Amino acid sequence: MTSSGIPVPTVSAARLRRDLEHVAGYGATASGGVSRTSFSEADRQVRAWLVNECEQAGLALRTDGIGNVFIRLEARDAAAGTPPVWAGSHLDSVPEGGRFDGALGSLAALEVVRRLAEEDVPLRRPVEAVVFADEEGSYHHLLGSTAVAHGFTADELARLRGRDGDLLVDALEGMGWDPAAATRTAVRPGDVHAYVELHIEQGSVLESAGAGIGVVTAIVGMGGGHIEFRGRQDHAGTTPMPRRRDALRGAGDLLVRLPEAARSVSETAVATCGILHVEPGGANVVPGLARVQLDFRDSDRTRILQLEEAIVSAARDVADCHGLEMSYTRESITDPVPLNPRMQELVATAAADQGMKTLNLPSGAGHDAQNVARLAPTGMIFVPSVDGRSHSPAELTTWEDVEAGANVLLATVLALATE
Ligand code: HGY
Ligand code: MN
Ligand code: MN
Repeated sequence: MTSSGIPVPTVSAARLRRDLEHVAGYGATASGGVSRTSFSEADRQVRAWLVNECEQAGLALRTDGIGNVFIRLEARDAAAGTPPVWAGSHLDSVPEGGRFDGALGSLAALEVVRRLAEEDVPLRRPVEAVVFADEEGSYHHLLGSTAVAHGFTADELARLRGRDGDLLVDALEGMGWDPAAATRTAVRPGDVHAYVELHIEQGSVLESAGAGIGVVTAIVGMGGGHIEFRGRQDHAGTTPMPRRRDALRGAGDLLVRLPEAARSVSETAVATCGILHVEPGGANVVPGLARVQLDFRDSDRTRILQLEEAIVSAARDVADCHGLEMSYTRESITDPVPLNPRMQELVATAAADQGMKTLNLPSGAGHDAQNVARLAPTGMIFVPSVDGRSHSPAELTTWEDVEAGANVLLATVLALATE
């Protein structure tokens, strides 16, 4: 029962499993994972599937200018303009990612809306399942939720490029959308009652503790940027080793120093280079340019800035050692975000009502929730990741945990929509 005495329905675990398995087919890779980067063919296919599912279920779906999808269930007992409860996540993936990151929270939110509609539950607020565009940042980390929380100007949008160097505005046009509409996505604080996101933990804390549900207390802050080393392009056969100014040697040396840079800041700080760009890219050419794409995180903003400085200082040193020029470009700093205490309580209560053991924990991964938290009270529900694996085809969450997480999501949404 909710506090207003309404029986809490449960999700259809079989239908949610069917959806998750089906959606994993869009962008499925030979390794058993998923490559469904935003605005790709696989993304287009999953969007078409979602439109069809909503038509079948009689649910209204709209897509905003940047590609965020909103699936709406009206409330029987709400005045016009009542702010909706949002539940959601994302359907894009990293390259060679897993089947659950984002898909779980998106499809569970769809299932919640379907179940509330089927049971014709008397709601006091509309409920919207939200699927955010480009969470994984092919064009901009947390693109869709940033567009909702801050909005983008036409100039900002025009500058955004994808991993392959293509322009976001071209990608939006390729989807059949008007890029001008992507400047009109911002939502005002107060226009959303609350937001809840179900997600896999992507780490091993819940598994180690034997807890089925994680109540997320805060989301890590993160920095993004790149360092370019410029040396001298030369012949690989005729340039003696001591005479070289090899840009890639500088990049390699910097990578070796990243663990120490992180350690110098805190025990939990992390720094990663997942993309390395080398020019001109010939096996028999000493590289003249190397670009190191960086992702660095900590739970404290000051320490993120310290970590950035530690990395840049290491890069300066490396450049000196190897006779290179070096430049750093910051792309983004996202503040760590504490999640709303009352939302944590609601999630914990919903889990306890279902006999689940819970654990409070911070998220080391970024989520759209950190943007939506600027607009509305926001909570997150984690379910365990087997062996802590994520951003990999090895990503796995048991069907029991999927069902439990979706039912906690449903109960939390219902409590919010009936209060
Ligand atoms: O990068 C992240 O933490 C998230 O998975 N997008
Ligand atoms: Mn991810
Ligand atoms: Mn995710």
